[in-house]
Amino acid sequence: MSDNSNLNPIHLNNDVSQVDSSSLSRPLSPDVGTSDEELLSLLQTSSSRTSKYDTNNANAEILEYVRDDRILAIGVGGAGSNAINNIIERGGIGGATTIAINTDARHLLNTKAEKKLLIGKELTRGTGAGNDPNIGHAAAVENEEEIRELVRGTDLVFIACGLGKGTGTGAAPYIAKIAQEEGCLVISVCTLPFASEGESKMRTALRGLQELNRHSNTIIIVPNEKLVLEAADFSVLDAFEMADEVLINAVVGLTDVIVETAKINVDLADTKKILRNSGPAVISIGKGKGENRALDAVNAVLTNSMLEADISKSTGALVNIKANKKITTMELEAITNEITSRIAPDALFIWGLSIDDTMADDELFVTVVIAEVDSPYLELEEDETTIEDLWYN
Ligand SMILES: Nc1nc2c(ncn2[C@@H]2O[C@H](COP(=O)(O)OP(=O)(O)OP(=O)(O)O)[C@@H](O)[C@H]2O)c(=O)[nH]1
Ligand SMILES: [Mg+2]
Repeated sequence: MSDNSNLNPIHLNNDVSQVDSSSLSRPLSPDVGTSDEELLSLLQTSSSRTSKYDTNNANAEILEYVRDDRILAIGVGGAGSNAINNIIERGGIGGATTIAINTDARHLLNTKAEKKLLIGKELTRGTGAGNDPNIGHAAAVENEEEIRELVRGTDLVFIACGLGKGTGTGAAPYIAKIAQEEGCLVISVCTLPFASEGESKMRTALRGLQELNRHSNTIIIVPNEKLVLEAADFSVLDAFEMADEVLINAVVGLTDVIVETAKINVDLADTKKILRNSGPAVISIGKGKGENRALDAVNAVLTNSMLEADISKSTGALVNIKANKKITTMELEAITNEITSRIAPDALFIWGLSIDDTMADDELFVTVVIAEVDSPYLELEEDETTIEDLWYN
């Protein structure tokens, strides 16, 4: 079970279903952001004028569309912005607006997020937080009002970051806090550093993790080193790619589950009920092919190493099943029965079906989010933990 004692009052009061309906129908607040031009001028190069608010013209159109869904995916710092980039390169997230927030102007200039916000301009002049989470935090404080405006009127805010250095570790928890204060449900997805990055980054990351968890309704932790330990041969680049893959799948998969289940048979409020007090959660995606595709997919989901956490006491699960319209009710039952048999009998269970006719007849995908699991990473004392304890015990 997650330790609910560390939830602050903001967290407990953050019942989005109780937000008054006039505020829910309110359009997104006016755009806030840092234009590429401002970024460029900070980098002292010239550029033609671009819109102050959007990174390209398509954004206005996309914004119109997402007004109904009010989901934001925010990448904070280098790793977070890279994750947003990779998501966009793969076609974006249906129903969500992407935002990159960084202290590093050069990095921000090269990200493809629909909106960008350079934080801590006064403090760092766009040079990054230099591994110092205090600077990352102070940068977010400097631009608190802009951050508040970005998230205001939004139902769900995803925050993606790599923990261990300055911006992600220092700013992401503060951004999460602001989003919760604005009544948003906050789902954070973060990576922990590789062992090779050293003990100091690990400690920084563990400290940041506690802070991020405190201000997130749901948190998904991607254990970088664990991923590479399980892969036989890998280069440093492969290792980052592998971690990126998990980070992206978590953000995209979770948005899919939320948006798709909401479309089919479930009120978004039920989905939110699961995510609201989840604390640590895990996400797993499985694919099945051929005659036994349903059981194969669900078994792939349940044997995924990301589910190393104890799920038997989980209080809720969200499931999205994706196949073409030939899927049968027997297959649906096989999948849902298998998952419910693994979580607590009284757990909230919500599933949705996405029909995708571009999929092959014999293919099927299952994405599962299991809420409120025991996470070993949140129980570590950052001052006493060694790299050995973290990854090799
Ligand atoms: N998966 C993945 N992880 C990364 C990537 N870049 C960095 N990381 C991880 O994320 C941690 C934080 O790195 P960054 O996101 O670059 O740092 P930052 O938040 O921008 O902080 P400053 O640069 O100090 O302002 C690192 O310690 C790595 O473990 C990436 O491209 N992919
Ligand atoms: Mg950086």
